[in-house]
Amino acid sequence: MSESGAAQANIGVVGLAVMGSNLARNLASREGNTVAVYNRTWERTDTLITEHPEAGFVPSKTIGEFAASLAKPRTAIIMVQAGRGTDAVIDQLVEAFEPGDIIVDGGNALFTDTIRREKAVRETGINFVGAGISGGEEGALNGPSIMPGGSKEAWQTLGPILKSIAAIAEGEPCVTHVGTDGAGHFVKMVHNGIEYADMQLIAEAYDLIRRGTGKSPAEIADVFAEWNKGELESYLIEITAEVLRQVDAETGKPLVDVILDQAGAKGTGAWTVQTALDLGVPVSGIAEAVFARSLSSKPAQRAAAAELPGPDTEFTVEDTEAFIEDVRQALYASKIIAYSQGFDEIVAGAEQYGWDIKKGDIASIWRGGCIIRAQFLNRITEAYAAEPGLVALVTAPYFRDAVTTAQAAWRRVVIAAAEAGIPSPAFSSSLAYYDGLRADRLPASVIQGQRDFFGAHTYKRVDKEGTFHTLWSGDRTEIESAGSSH
Ligand code: NBP
Repeated sequence: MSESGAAQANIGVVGLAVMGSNLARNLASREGNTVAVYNRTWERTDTLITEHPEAGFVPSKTIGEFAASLAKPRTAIIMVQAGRGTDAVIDQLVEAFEPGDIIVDGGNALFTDTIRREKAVRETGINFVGAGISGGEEGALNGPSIMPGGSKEAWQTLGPILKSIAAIAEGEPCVTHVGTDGAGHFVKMVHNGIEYADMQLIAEAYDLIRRGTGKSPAEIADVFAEWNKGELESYLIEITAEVLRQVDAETGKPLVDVILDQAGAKGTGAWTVQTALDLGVPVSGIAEAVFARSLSSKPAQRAAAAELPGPDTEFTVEDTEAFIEDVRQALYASKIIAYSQGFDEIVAGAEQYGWDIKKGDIASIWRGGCIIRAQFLNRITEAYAAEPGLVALVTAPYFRDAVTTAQAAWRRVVIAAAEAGIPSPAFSSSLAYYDGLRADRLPASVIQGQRDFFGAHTYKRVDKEGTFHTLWSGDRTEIESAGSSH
């Protein structure tokens, strides 16, 4: 326990479960840091300091002692369960801290909670920073990607500390000041949404190759390992190869065949989609990925539907190599769409909440430490550097070329999946989104007609200004009804 009045630590961590312990160890391993630690239940603190004496932690049994062990201005990172646990710890810290101190929430908070908390804490004169931290427990220990929001003043103190513990990608730390209040947690939420889409796309690629070519999981692992040398190079492709190679020690079967096919979720994908719905941003690839997990986790419905008819013919692929290359191209094109949609959501969120988010910097800090780390994020940074006001990522020259190259294969794969009765919701919806986006004219005009017919919602015309309503069941005369609703 810290001696009363001895403010020895320059940074503190509250919450010492897996993420907090690893983050505290990461902080302690950097030169110049002395780390204060506190957990509601003493046992966790005891385990951490006993197992890691080399870290030189300054432990406390109460929040008061913890505050006293920190040099001023005090900086503490909260790593507790999101929601009520976070609110409880913030309340305690606000009691124990003073104006000018900094409270950082490193948990997976909903960004609207962060906006609320930041406002309330700011009123006490204490700085509040909501920081998205990605990379799981391994990232927390060795270098995560960090997405902090909050004030510029807080960033001045916190920035150097976060830079020292973040992952390094091509010589740069994977952390940047994202924007004020909830901006960091918003961007972390979208990161997780993109992660859902990326994972679903990879899973669909695996399924198509397995069912189309009969290759074993280990053989598909080799395919993915090969893909990981090219434009698809990413952490998720790399670990999927490992997952597919794994053999179950008990049965000798590929582990992927023994794992129950019902995907879990902790909710950040759903948050991404709910927020996108509120903002009116079509993140269809992410939404399909979230729904695909929901569908997988409905055993009763799946069992009831198992006897429903599928295609009559067997799914056979004549040229295995060519089919695998088609799937690779479809995966790359769909992935571009998922990221494009995610960045659209970031743009819309920034506009709605008044955040000045640098899209290129976000792609940059996702290159290391986080789950969606990938080579191709460099291309996103370059696209926004060349054109900061880019309206859709997929229209940037590099990505336009990529989808131009991939689109024939992408269409073949979606057709093959539909004919074979293999669900490919993320591949298919990404292609539908792409075709919708590039369409000269959409059937939305029919919808406007329907809306005006049953609800007199009015419509605009292509050939003149104004708002119009048609007397549909009468003489079909168009009348101008600017602003009024009949
Ligand atoms: P958990 O999310 O499992 O939370 C456990 C911690 O919360 C323990 O320290 C526990 O204290 C503390 N806690 C709870 Br529960 N209620 C509390 C309360 N009312 N007052 C004080 N402390 C309370 O830990 P985690 O998996 O290490 O994750 C920490 C945060 O990081 C979460 O927000 C999580 O979403 C986020 N995150 C996790 C990952 C990951 O890969 N796990 C990745 C990125 C972000 P106790 O020991 O006394 O019960």
